[in-house]
Amino acid sequence: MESNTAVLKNEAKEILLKNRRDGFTVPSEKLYPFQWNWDSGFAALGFKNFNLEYAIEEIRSMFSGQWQNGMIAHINFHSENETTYFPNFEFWDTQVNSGASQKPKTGGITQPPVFGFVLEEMAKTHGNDPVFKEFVSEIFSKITHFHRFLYTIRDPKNEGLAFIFHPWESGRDNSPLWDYAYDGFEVKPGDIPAYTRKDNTQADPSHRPLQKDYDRFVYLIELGKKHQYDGIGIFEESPFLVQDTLFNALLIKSNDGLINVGKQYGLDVTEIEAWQQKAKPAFENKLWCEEIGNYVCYDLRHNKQIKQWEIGGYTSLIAGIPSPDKAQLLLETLVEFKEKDLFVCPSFHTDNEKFDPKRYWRGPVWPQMNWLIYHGLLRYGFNEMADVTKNDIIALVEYYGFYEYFNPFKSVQSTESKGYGGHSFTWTAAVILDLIENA
Ligand code: 2M8
Repeated sequence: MESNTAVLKNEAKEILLKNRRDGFTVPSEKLYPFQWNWDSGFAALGFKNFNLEYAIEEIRSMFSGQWQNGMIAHINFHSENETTYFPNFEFWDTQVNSGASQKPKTGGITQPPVFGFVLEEMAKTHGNDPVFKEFVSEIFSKITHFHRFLYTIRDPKNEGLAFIFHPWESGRDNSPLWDYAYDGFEVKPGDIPAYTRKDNTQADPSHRPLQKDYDRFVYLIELGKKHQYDGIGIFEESPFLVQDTLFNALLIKSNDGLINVGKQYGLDVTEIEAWQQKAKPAFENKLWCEEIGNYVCYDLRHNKQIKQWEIGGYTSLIAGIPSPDKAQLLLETLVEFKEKDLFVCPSFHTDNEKFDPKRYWRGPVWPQMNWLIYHGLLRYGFNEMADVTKNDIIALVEYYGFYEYFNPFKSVQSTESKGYGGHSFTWTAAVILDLIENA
């Protein structure tokens, strides 16, 4: 009889292969039928465990949509015939920017930059493979160009922190954090074109964002469009303008990945090292919040920290940002969650009135977040909690299946038999496989 681990591994591989299309992988067949940016990085992380070629093709396919300004959009619309997702390429209308990729067509915003550290993860197992070496020489300058876009167009004051102007760029689209960042900003009738959502026909609507949030999402797309998606007018005008913890921590982690891989192959990393020298102290000084005991996002529009405990701050660990004392503080909250019989790690604090264990990004546990936190905890030598973080996500998947995200309360297992969001989910499969293979 196969062990549970072997069964999970096989299932994970099957899902990755099933979600793979022509050189790229969709996060979930119907809910997200295109290639997403950071999902694609996690897909590559999964593939590298059993098929280097697929991992390489995945990233190559993502970068086939790179804009002339360096941006990697949050979505590559490889197929123009899919109808189950809103907004599609027509709505984005990226032709407003003369340097936007038109083949594939893409969205007009970006997502957390993961490819630098994914490349480093690939180098750990494939560093001596000539095929991988060749790939590094092809992709290194493209990833660096993406980071250059973030440190220029998204950092006009040259602070060392990139801004995002749309919640979708954070990867944590519906986090309660953004309720604070909007600070009362509401879309009025006539402000936006008519549109029809598709997400709430593909997933349980009670788990998805509210209509007023979608109106804001659409408003911000229109704003981006007005400024060709990279104009300074976005910085000057957007009602949503945030220096995000997760986005910048993963950028720093990816800088490190590029520096390490670059040095290994004798590539020039001086520009990346200069970014890094500015970015790490900027993150530490601007985003640490003593009151919360965690790193928090900075609301550039209203010039203040968003003082809420939220999971993004925990990605500082994998980027090696906190001092040992601060890391200890981060650890303590995870211990409290564990003692309260919760699965680690809820995406928003369970004591907060805005916490919701089912609605996406407002409380549930996310597999790819556990992967990031697990590696962060290991980096600080918190091996016991690292194991809890890893084992919790494996246990959730074993119990419920390969869903997009999960209820953090252990108590609901007696009454619930499913996870939430999409099923047979790519990043869930990818990180489960990677966690098991590299235990
Ligand atoms: C979710 O976001 C998309 C928009 O990008 C959506 O709700 O339509 C988020 O969880 C995001 O982080 C993720 O990359 C995407 C695909 O899995 O889904």
